[in-house]
Amino acid sequence: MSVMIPEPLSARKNAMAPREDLKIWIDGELLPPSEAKISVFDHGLLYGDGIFEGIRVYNGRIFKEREHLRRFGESAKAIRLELPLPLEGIGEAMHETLRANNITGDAYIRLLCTRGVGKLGISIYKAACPSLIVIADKIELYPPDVYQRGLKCITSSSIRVPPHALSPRIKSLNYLNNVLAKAEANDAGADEAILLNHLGQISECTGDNLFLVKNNRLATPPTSAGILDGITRAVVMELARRRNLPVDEKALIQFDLYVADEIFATGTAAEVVPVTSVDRRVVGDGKPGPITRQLMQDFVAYRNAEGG
Ligand code: PXG
Repeated sequence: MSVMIPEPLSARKNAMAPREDLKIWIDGELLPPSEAKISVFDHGLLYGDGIFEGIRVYNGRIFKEREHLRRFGESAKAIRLELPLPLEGIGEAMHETLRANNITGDAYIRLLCTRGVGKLGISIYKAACPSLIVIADKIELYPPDVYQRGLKCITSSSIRVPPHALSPRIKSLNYLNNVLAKAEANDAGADEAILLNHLGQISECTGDNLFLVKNNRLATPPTSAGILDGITRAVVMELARRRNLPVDEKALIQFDLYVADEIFATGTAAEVVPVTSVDRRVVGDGKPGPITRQLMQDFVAYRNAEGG
């Protein structure tokens, strides 16, 4: 006898279903979501053994394509995952997916590679055929009003995985730490969580890097603090240099956030987003600050003009 899934569960599942007219690139084929499936024996599912990238498309152009492909290649190398295609071929798969979905405007690409179908057991040798997947869809990380009012953040009780354990520079399919930190923030009525590292220093948010402004200088934790080497972070550092704003990559603690003039977060999905409260301390005057607003504008101009 089969076990029936109770009605509310299946209804909820339907409500979350992706658009059926999407075309997903999976191992060389373009398939609708109902057919684009991976096996329950995929080690990506069984062990979180795999990697991903989140990439923006602006005006039909893939933003920072080379940088995302390079990071994808480095994540693969770090976890000894043999990508099924060279990086140029993966780039071509992303372009093919955009064409198949008639995307000429803005979109979001989720690129992932799983260890693939294998026998049960923790071993890279038990899965011989990695699966490569490209999804081109939309993403909204925060509600639009957050860009005017700023994010309300809390520091999380989840500690960032130390860089000498699984390096947070690997964009792996193990995001539970971040998922739980984000849930903790939302449950506390906040928008986002800030994770401390194993030394009690600021690392980053659950899907964004963090910057503060103090006396017209920017500061952001170094990669050694256990952060993802963010591509948006690098763009914002470049935009700050163009405005002659010094940027210090240095260890920061909660106190630095509490007394900052401004704080903002950067990421592919979030772009540049102001932070106006941390652990119930109001940042500056409680409104997005002038340097944050300037860099938000500069970022929009940059991604529109330079695209990639
Ligand atoms: N830190 C972490 C932990 C991330 O996952 C960033 C910083 C920002 O990096 P980039 O290179 O994007 O500037 C990320 C990126 C999602 C999603 O689905 C998450 C990210 C990117 C795109 C989508 O929530 N995280």
